[in-house]
Amino acid sequence: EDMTDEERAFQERIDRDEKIEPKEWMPEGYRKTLIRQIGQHAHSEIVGQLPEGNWITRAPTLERKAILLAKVQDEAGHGLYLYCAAETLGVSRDELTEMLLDGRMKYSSIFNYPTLTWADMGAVGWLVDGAAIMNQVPLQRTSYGPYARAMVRICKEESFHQRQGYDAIRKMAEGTPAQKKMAQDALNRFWYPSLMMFGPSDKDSVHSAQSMAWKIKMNTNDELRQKFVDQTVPQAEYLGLTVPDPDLKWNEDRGHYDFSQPDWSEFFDVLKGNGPCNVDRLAARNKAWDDGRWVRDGLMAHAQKKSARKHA
Ligand code: FAQ
Repeated sequence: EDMTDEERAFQERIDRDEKIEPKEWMPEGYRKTLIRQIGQHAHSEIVGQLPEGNWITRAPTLERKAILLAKVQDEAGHGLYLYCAAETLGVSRDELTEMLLDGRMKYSSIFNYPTLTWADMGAVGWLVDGAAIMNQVPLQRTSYGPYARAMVRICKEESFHQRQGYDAIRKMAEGTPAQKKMAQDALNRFWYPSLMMFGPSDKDSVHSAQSMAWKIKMNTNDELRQKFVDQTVPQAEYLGLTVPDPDLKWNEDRGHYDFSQPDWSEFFDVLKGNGPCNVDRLAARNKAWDDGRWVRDGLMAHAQKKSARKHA
């Protein structure tokens, strides 16, 4: 086709499964797509602390509180590895943050839903982290070196997160009738939003074809969504909970579950800023950024003084 020699050589490296490293030549579109995806991923980790942070002060036991605190701290760490990976592409963390705060960049739709009960902490770990891992395990083989390496570490921690969520919801599902009802209610509310995490259906996914050719993405959105359903349904059965989808059924011929699609008009509406918590989430991040300004200014002033002294 109409590729330049440089672009052709680049694509051949991708096809040979070579990793692309920061200082190497890359097409502008490849760089831009990575900044968008890694940046959105980083923002998701940071905004993703808010729904769970909501429950740290109200965890039912000291042990659950310590575990939840550790998980939320891990998410901050994941955000930082990812911002570092994005910075190797020539964008600063401050620029990325400003784009999140003024709405130019997205974060995962899932974090615009509220966490109403303690059972939601179980559902978030089980379903949201479960969906996150399903997407991130293949990304360990993504073509951009710093992103792939960040994913290795993140996936290890993410699988601990998923298990703690499953353990928390299992406790509720095996508890009193009231607790079991809370677990079922959490599953009812988080099921479809979790399916939306994988992005729009393949026919509406504008970036998939090019991102897969570049191995920025390793699977289509629908492939990963199906894998998630296939993995999660037996877990729900084990818990004695019901997936809120009357059309869910095992399809022997396909070797997969048939399931109902989420309401895609709701998904696109949440992306536009109209989900139940979009305004709160951005307000919380803007407040944190504004409240922390004196710390950043102080650190900068200190660094400048130190370097002035060294050069005096
Ligand atoms: N939310 O053409 P596609 C976590 C946008 S895990 C919001 O299919 P693409 C861990 C998309 O950006 C969650 N926006 O896009 C955790 C594009 O719009 P744009 C984060 C979405 O990029 C757990 C448009 O729709 N994980 O945080 C969503 O090829 C628990 C068209 O879509 C990652 O980010 C969505 N769900 O595929 C933390 C993984 N889906 O940018 C705390 C890396 C799509 O042109 C607690 N990212 N859009 O304006 C990816 O794998 C991909 O970016 C996809 C989307 C699969 C998310």
